[in-house]
Amino acid sequence: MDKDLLIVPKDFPELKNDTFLRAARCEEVEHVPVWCMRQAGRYLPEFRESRAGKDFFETCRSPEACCELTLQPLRRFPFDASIIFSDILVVPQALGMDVQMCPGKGPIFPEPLKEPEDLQRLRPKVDVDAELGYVFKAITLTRHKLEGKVPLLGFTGAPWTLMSYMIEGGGSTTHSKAKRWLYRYPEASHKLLKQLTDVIVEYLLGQVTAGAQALQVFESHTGCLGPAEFKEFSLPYLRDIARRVKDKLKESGLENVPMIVFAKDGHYGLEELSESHYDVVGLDWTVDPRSARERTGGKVSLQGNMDPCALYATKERISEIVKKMVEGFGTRGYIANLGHGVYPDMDPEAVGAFVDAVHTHSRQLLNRK
Ligand code: 1CP
Repeated sequence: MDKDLLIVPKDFPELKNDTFLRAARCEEVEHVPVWCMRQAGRYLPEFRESRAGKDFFETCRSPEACCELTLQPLRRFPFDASIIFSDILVVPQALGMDVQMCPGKGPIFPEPLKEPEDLQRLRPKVDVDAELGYVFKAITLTRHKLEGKVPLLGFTGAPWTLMSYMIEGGGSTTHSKAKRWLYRYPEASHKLLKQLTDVIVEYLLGQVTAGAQALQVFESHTGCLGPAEFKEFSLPYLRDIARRVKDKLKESGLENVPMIVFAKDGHYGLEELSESHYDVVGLDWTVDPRSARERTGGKVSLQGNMDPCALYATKERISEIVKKMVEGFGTRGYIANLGHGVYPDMDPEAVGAFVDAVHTHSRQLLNRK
């Protein structure tokens, strides 16, 4: 992307439901907005059918396929937001790494980074438009095809989470190979985190230029860091991303693109996250809604956080759990979501029950006021 170019708004259909955007700005709403992480996913039979026999990253590179997969959950449920179908691992690919998605196993990097010299294998300067233009095309197409029904979110993985995949070579429970770098090669770790940050900033700005109306940054691997490592290797980069993206958006008159940070299992950093230039802090289910509110002191909107496994409960039980959650967070400055993504074996009807329960209970609470 040409850094000197200001972002020019494209001619998109008018937004009909801005509840999500208003909640992100802590403005008044008629109901609490709701969406689900992994709302486009294998729990939907139509998703499994569309994806059958196709390579995951080839699907990611097809704007038409990404658009279709993004729209599928909205045809079933009255979600208040959509999220572009893609993956966080397209960024390591843009840096020159080979990443494959093995069905049933997850992502595999055949040649992960092992030692600091391996950083030389990464592209020193990434042409974000050339490498990730397919995501921008998918966003623009989807924004048109959404017909203004709900806002479209763009997203990225955060630097530490991406770094950990690039060193582990795939999913991991301990992240010990990546953490080895933090303790043994702190300088090289910062170099890599900085390099990822620079690409991520351009990538997010490119997504807004393409039509994304909000941005979520996934720091999915916060849980394996202690508070000191979080403060050194995750938080400064999360902050830098939000500050740089916001500054650039402001220059273009686009202050109204909310940014969400979701640092999974990073509850020890809740206070810092609420003061890190993001509009919304996403929460996993291990945080109590009332205490999250107290600890963030009304500075930000909150998003989350029902345990995804509660979707295995009956509809009646889901409704009770949602009622408590909405009462706990309150209806102002709140976006309902799960504390992590929907699992593939979950019943779509349970997702529908979750969405309905958020709308029903929040309307009742708001009407009582
Ligand atoms: O074919 C398939 O269904 C593979 C499953 C799948 C899907 C549906 C993967 C592989 N990625 C995705 C899409 C995806 N990934 C989306 C868009 C869809 C939506 O949310 O509706 C998003 C936002 C992501 C983000 C993502 N990818 C994260 C951050 C969120 C989180 O889960 O913490 C992470 C960590 C990934 C990596 C990834 N991609 C896929 C898998 C199985 C994994 C996890 C690997 C692991 O660590 O074990």
